[in-house]
Amino acid sequence: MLRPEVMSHASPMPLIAVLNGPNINMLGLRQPHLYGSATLDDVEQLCAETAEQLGVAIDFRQTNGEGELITWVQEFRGRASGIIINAGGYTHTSVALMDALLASELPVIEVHITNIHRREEFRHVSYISKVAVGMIAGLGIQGYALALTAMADMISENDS
Ligand code: DHK
Repeated sequence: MLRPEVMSHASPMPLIAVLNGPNINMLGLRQPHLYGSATLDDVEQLCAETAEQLGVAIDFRQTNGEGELITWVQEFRGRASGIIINAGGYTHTSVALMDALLASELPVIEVHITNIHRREEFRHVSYISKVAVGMIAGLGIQGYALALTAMADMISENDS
């Protein structure tokens, strides 16, 4: 965790982008036996609380559009210190999103609510994993909090 006394004298809080792809807005309604009962608002609240404890700022977003997701990743280049992403179904299909993440030159942590390796075979391939520092899957929405903790640690190590 970043120490408050360090934060108050030094640069502003690091910004972490938390990006969500298609159908993540359907959390709470969608296949609750797999994805649980928490909604996207609950995920955002968990991320906001976790970020506050860690002393980092977050920009939390969701879109169903591949192009919009890619545009956001491009916009965070040079502006954010890291990207946490649950790309939904684009995880398994989008070379373009993978290229955008690479071009961002930011550390990336991939999150999945479900364990994609226990599911259908087409979910076992992740283009995001090819450019991510690490991946958290199968731990429900808690994966977002764990990813934020790992990202904050990584950022403060890089800064020291
Ligand atoms: C979410 C999705 O929408 C799926 O397309 C992925 C992921 C799994 C999740 O577990 O969060 O295959």
